[in-house]
Amino acid sequence: MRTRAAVALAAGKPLEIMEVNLEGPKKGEVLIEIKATGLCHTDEFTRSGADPEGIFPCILGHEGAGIVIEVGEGVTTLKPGDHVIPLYTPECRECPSCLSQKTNLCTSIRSTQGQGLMPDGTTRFSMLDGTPIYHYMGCSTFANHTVMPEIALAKVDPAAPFDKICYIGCGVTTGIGAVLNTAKVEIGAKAVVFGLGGIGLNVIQGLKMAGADMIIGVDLNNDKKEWGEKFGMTHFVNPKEIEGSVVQHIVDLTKTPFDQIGGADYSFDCTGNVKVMRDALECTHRGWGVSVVIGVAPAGAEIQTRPFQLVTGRVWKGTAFGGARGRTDVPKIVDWYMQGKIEIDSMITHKLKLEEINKGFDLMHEGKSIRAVVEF
Ligand code: NAD
Ligand code: AHE
Ligand code: ZN
Repeated sequence: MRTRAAVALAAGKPLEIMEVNLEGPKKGEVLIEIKATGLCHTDEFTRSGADPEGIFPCILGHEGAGIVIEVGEGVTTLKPGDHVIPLYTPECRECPSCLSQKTNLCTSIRSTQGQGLMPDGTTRFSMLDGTPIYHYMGCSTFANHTVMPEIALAKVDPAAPFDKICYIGCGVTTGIGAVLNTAKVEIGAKAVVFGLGGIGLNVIQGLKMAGADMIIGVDLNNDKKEWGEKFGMTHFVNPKEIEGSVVQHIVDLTKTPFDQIGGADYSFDCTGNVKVMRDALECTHRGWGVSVVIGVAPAGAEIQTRPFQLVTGRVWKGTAFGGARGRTDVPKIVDWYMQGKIEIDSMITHKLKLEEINKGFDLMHEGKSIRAVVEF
């Protein structure tokens, strides 16, 4: 069949809207009509050329929602008409990682996914002249139709609106999951969130759910203060507007008459900046502070700290997709949204047509959007 897509022809170039060929689903695969997709900073990271795994031409996008159109041979858990959210972290429930129950990082198709290929080593997308187009994060939601493995699709409530729940395909689940699954924040905790964008605000939302007492938001953009407060942030810090280091500032903020050491119980990097990651670790409490890296850093970037920071009990960890097991957890998060337990609507600040997708990246750079969503 033919479908319409925003194609990344080369690193650093705007996406180009075009008709592309899409082959039907093979064994274990499913054809999806994408109804809506969010623009996550990770799409921009890869478009810009900063992703060591970036491979072009490709169809980006990994934060979508849509409807099953056709299933390939052997598919048993989905049928045409089902509403689904694509999963860049699949859940096969059979590989050593899934069976370990220690990680959500299913490894069954990770190597082909990283090469922009379907599990059989081929692409389903091509240009009209036959040139193959690579898949992205196993999803390619910047296309009106896509083909995905059955194990990378979460079946969700058909009453849920596509233009909102697409955000659960990455940002919402990553932010809330980082708090609940990865950090396992407890009631009364003091936490710091660096970067109050589409991920950071969901971390704040997760911290509120977990019952954190002190939620400090850090951003260079003062417009993010109001956004953070809307979701439960108690203190805002703009590193450009304080005297001294942000680390010392946060340590001082978290001191009490009883605890003059100071430091946050938990911190989260939602910027992808390795210097910020260091600050996020070093502002946590001696002896028990946990810092979670969410941000994705450019090729070649490395994190640094004095080992003494870890010797003295701070823990540095990371999270992908908020530690969520997609087929199990994503339908539940959609239900939370439908029950009003979590907020999504206000964070969808812009709705765009596919033709306007590059404007979505401009809005992201200008700090004007939380999430721009393309509706097909
Ligand atoms: P975003 O562009 O919406 O938000 C980033 C925010 O960080 C902005 O508000 C910006 O002003 C702020 N910021 C930038 N530099 C800063 C600095 N030095 N100090 C303080 N604040 C700063 O991006 P997003 O969609 O929220 O994504 C955030 C990061 O998370 C990206 O690196 C993205 O690739 C990554 N991400 C990771 C996962 C995962 O599974 N680990 C999932 C989704 C996104
Ligand atoms: N390709 C990059 C890594 C990108 C990355 O870390 N991706 C996250 C999801 S970001 C979603 O917005 C992830 O899930 N990582 C685990 C994985 O297996 O990719 C690089 O640096 O090579
Ligand atoms: Zn993402």
